[in-house]
Amino acid sequence: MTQNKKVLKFVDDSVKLCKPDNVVWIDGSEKQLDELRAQAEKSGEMIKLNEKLLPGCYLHRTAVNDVARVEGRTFICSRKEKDAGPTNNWWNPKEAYSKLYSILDGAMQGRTMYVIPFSMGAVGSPFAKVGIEITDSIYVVLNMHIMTRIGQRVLDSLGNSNDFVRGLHSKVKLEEENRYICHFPEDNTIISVNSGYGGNVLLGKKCFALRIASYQGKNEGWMAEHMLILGVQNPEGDIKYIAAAFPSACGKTNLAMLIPPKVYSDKGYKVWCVGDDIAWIRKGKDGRLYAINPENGFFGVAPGTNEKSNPNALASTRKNTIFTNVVHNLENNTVWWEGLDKNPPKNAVDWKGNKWDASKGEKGAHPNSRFTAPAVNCPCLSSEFENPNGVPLSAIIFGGRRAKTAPLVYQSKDWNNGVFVGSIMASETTAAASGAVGVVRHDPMAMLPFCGYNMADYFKHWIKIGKTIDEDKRPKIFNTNWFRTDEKGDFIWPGFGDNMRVLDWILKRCEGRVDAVETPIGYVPKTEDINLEGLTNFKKEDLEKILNVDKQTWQEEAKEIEEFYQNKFKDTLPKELYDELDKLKENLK
Ligand code: GTP
Ligand code: SPV
Ligand code: MN
Repeated sequence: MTQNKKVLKFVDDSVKLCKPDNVVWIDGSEKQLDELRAQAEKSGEMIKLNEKLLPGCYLHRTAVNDVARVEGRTFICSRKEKDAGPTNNWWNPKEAYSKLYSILDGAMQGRTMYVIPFSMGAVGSPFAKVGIEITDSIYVVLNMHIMTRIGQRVLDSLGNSNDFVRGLHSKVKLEEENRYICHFPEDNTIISVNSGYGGNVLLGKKCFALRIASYQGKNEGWMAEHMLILGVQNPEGDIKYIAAAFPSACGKTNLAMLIPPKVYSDKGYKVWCVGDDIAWIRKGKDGRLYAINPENGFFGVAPGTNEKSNPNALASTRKNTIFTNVVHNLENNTVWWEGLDKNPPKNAVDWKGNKWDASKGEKGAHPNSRFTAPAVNCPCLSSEFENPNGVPLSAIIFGGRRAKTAPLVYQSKDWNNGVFVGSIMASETTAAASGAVGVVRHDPMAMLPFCGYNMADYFKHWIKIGKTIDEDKRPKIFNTNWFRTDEKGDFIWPGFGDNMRVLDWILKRCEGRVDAVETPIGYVPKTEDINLEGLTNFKKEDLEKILNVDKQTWQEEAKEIEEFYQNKFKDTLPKELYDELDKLKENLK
């Protein structure tokens, strides 16, 4: 399929190491994909679902010990430890290669090796980057087909170039104690062993499009961010684009596919989805920042997705979708998950593959169960989705899951203050990564698990990018928090589609069409400027509560931030951020 000597050598070396019985190059043809689907069905790796109700859809269950990203076993293997920085696990590349090669030695005996050429970004786009993923999993091939652009056309666009990411994945024996997700940024290489779960094995996603790409972006003058991208169309037909970084399972897919409440849709407002997880951002010819979504599908959280919370996501999963670790409804051979509706199937199998009785109180779907759905299925997919030059950003939002402290929304004072706001993000952990859930941790720019190099240098890169853009062309930077709770622990803000009310304020601020209240942390809306029309059960007093910036709480937060800065980064942190922290402390006096 290619004459590219570097690609051929990478495949050759991998064959010698892993010793598969066969090698299959993925050309991207429907015929080949159909054969693989049939094989996976025959072996039980995938269950074909009801062709009438869910055409082209399959169900897959991972091993019970293999259901989320494993941050503790994810490594940045830069030559120097300081280049991985204080927030990453570092592993000396020599030792890492040696360990990984010993695990991979003969690992594909009795199996077929698949070679997947894939492109992150529309093939041929100036943003696009090519990868070759080698894997022994059909599930990975079929997911990569949905999540990226694959096949012959990618090799054609690569030509003889050496500028491609080498990804090597093997399930090996799915042993937890030998599971490693390793990145070698200086070698453009990713090696993943002993896992079969999405974020660990779909190497185009977090491993390449964030960890390797963030490193490439630093060297090449662009940014790879954990951000959704959406367009808000106003009644005049103008569309303004916003990118937003929220940590895993904190609402990116939901915001990206938002359906405006009636008060807005009646006037003609629409929201278009460009991406739900990753943004590659670079300066365009007109001096503004442009973003593309490098992916081609959605790897979304299933639980909680329903006709009310996110009808566009649900619609996206009605055909050609792979479901992972959800409930198998045997009544009609479809799928179910908690929060889909109030009628769990009577005759069903849970995510572990056991007969499941909802009335016993145990969850049927894993909290991190997912759907892999093609972007083209999404009813609100932006017409700019394939635009090779991306969309211009008016605003950038950072946000987390905070029961207290962070207000519903606030605006930073300028670019560097906005970088500070991103750097001090903290959020409660979720089921997207293995480990405790609900613990508040610092997660700068929602990139803590995804930055492929020293995070202090990453902050410097953000500041530097700001300097390259004229002030009037810089996106304005905001922070949001949909997750403030009341005394009973219930969410105060209705969220989901009603987040449109906050986006509206944000865009008005970008256009200088609305005033704000200055607080120690930044600009907060006047209560009368958040449109509450049509909201029942939500009063102006509730809004006051979640817009409130409590001085004492923020003094404690500032102390926390200082400790985080000092403990992690000491004097490696850019001075600009310490200056911003000083200003915050001063404002809080
Ligand atoms: P990843 O795919 O892991 O990156 O997650 P994500 O950031 O795309 O999160 P997603 O949109 O899938 O939402 C995760 C969880 O947050 C789901 O349980 C949602 O129901 C919930 N959620 C999303 N938006 C809101 C909101 O506005 N308010 C509340 N209360 N919950 C929300
Ligand atoms: C996330 O955890 O941020 C995800 C899912 O989007 S995964 O692909 O597992 O990283
Ligand atoms: Mn994500």
